[in-house]
Parts: sequence; C-alpha cells; structure tokens
Amino acid sequence: EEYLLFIYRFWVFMGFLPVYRLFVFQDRQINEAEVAEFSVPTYACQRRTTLENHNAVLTDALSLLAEHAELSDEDGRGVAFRRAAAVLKALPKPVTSVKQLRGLPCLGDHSLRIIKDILENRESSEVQSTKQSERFKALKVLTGIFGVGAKTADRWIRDGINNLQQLQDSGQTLNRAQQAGLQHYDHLSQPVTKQEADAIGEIVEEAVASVLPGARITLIGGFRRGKLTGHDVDFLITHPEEGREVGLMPKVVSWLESKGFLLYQKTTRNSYLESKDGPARPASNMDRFERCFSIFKLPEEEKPAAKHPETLTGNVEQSLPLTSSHVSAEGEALKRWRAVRVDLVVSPISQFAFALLGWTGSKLFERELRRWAGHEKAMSLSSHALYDNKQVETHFVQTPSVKKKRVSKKTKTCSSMMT
Ligand code: DCT
Ligand code: MG
Repeated sequence: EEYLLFIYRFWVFMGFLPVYRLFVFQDRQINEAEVAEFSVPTYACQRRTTLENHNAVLTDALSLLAEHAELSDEDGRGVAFRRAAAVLKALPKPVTSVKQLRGLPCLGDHSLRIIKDILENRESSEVQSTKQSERFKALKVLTGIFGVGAKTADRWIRDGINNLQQLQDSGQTLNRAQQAGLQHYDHLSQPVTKQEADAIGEIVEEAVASVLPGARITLIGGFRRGKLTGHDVDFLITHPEEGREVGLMPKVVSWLESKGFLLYQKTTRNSYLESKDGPARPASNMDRFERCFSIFKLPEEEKPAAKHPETLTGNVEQSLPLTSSHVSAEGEALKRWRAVRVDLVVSPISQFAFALLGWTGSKLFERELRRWAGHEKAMSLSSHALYDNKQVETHFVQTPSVKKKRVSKKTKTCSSMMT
C-alpha cells in the first residue's frame, strides 16, 4: 500500500512540476527582463558594433587605462580594460546607471568602479591622475616615435629622458627606424584622413600595376572598417594567380623609391613556408607575410601649409628639422608634403581571405575571433589559415581555389596564438 501511495504521490508531483515551473520561471524571466537592460554576447566578435559610440566618455576613460596598462607592460590588465570598453561600445544607448550593466560580460570590478565614478562624479580620479602622471605623458611621447616600443621608452625614462628634446640632447644611439620616426614625429603624430589614405592608395595601385599587371591592392586596417582617420594606412596586395606574388614587394618598393615616395622603408620576408613549425602563427600575434613598414612622402596639393596643433611635448618639435616643404628643382613652387606611416602586406591568393580577415581588425576583434575559434569551435585561426583541431589529420579549411593540404599537426603552436 505504502508503495502504491508513493507511486501515486510521485506521479501527482511529476504532473504538477510543469505547472510549477511555468509559474516560477515566467516570474524569474520577467524579473530578469526588468534587470538586464542590455544583452551583449560574451565574445566581442559575436557583437554587431557600429562606429556610433553612445558611451564615448566611458570608453575613452577605459581605453586610456588600457593604454596605460599596455605601456606599463601589463598586457592582461590592458586586455581587460579593452574588453570592458568594447562592451560599452556595443550598447545601443548611453548608460546612466551601473545597475543597467548588471549581467553584462567582461565588466570586472575595476572597470565597474571607473564607470560608477564617472556616472556619479562626472570623472574618475584614477583616470585623471593617470592622465596627468609625468610617467604616462613621457611614455606616450616616447612610444609615439615610430620604432620605439614600451620597453625602450621605459629604459629611456629610467635614464632621465622624458621628452623629445631630452632624447635629442642625450646622444642616445637610435636605429634607422627611430631616427626616421624622430625626424617626422610632428607629421606622424597627426591622424591620417581617409582622403590621404585614398591618395596613397592611388600611388600604391600605380606602383603595383607597373611592376605586376593584374595584381590587386585592398585597403585594410581601420579604414576598411569605415573609420575616418587612422594612425597609419594599411594595404594588402595579392595576385589572382598563386605564386605570381613572389618577389613582388622589392619591386613595389623600388618603384616607390625611384619616384621619391618613400622617406623610410624596411621589408621583412615572408617566413610562413620556411617555418619549421609548419604553417601556423608564431608565438606572437604577428603573422609571417612579407611586409613593408614605411614612411610615405605624400604630396599635398594646392593647400596652404597645414598648421599642426601643439603636441604633447609642447614646442619641442619646433627645434626639429622642418620636413613639410621644400623648394622644387626650378626653385619656384613650394611643394608641400606630409609624412604618413604606410604598411604594405603581400599575401598569396590562397591565403588572401584569412589575411583580409586578420588585417581588417580591430586588434581586439581579431583577438576575440581567435579566442572564440579556439575555445568554442576547437579551431585555430590565423591570418594564414583555419585549422580544425578535432581532425586527426589537420584540415586546412580553405578558400575554394585550393584543396585541403596535409600538414603535420602542431597543436602547441596553434594554441599559443589563442591569447
Ligand atoms: N592587427 C592584429 N594584431 C595586432 C596588430 C594588428 O590583429 N597586434 C591587425 C588588426 C588591425 C590591423 O592589423 C592593422 O593594424 P593597425 O594599423 O595597428 O590598426 P588599425 O585598426 O588600422 O588602427 P589605426 O586606424 O590607428 O591605424
Ligand atoms: Mg592602421
């Protein structure tokens, strides 16, 4: 009897369960809807983020802290602030209270504290003190020199060098890139406009067409994402026939040099196929394409001298060589030009899709895309290829023009890029 009673009660309970769940869960859903005002996916690459930023004050503050962390060799903290800023950039309206952010991903305690401070007091004391700190100012000025990274800047600061004048007076040995960077500091610290990027695009297109007819160039980086200004201009070059792009870069560079368009250039070879590790990304996030880091001399047509606003160092630049104009050979017209950082990358057509995706950016989007591919899809993505880690034989997921390649699997190398 007891047994039958138990069965009876059990079935009554089971019958009641869906009704109970309906009530309780509906209730909870309503509560959650009230609390969670925004819904944002975890990985930045899953979000639709437009250039319209409704929370610029907050994202500027978080980006400044990210920059400070990156310049202080604290990459983990830097990424945390970048992720928090990216979440706020994806929101469809301005945030007015931290309560609205409940349940959103990537917002750690530190970022939330900064946001709360700004929302309640209009500014964050931590952001203000970072912005005003002498060390941060010095790091920004020194790393603003093309060819100078955070480590070099830190070393110089420890030697008492905090600005360009002190660097010049110090007699420090500078490499070729840093010399060019210092010489053109004034120009290179000015944002490049889309119009200037297009003008450079025409020159690069002419160079490429003259040395290899049929080769194509694509504007990549921030300008491909629709940004109106950038710190440099990036181009990806390829040819529709596999292999025809080999040896292209030196020819393009020679053409540009012969026409006087280059103030500085350094080309790195394509080391992708030479790698002992097989075709995977190296430990750093850099890819292995043939790449040319350059400073372009872009003629400015019929425009009065561009007046560059004061930079962070005050008037130190005035003592630097004047680079913005020269008298023509005839000694008549004054030709104006500006220096612009330009990156050229050459990819074989078989890797073009990956190169285009990897070079479109932003840096955080790319990082998140690689992380998502690795963690959620068990795949390894680089600017060269996409691998399926689950296959015993590594499958090179490819564009239709190229068939699957068999390569030795290097899980370690692949996973090292999931940073
Ligand atoms: N890139 C990357 N990881 C890096 C550096 C670069 O994935 N560590 C990719 C993403 C962007 C692209 O290369 C070009 O780099 P940048 O020119 O530095 O970035 P950008 O988005 O073009 O920024 P800006 O507009 O300031 O040039
Ligand atoms: Mg760029």
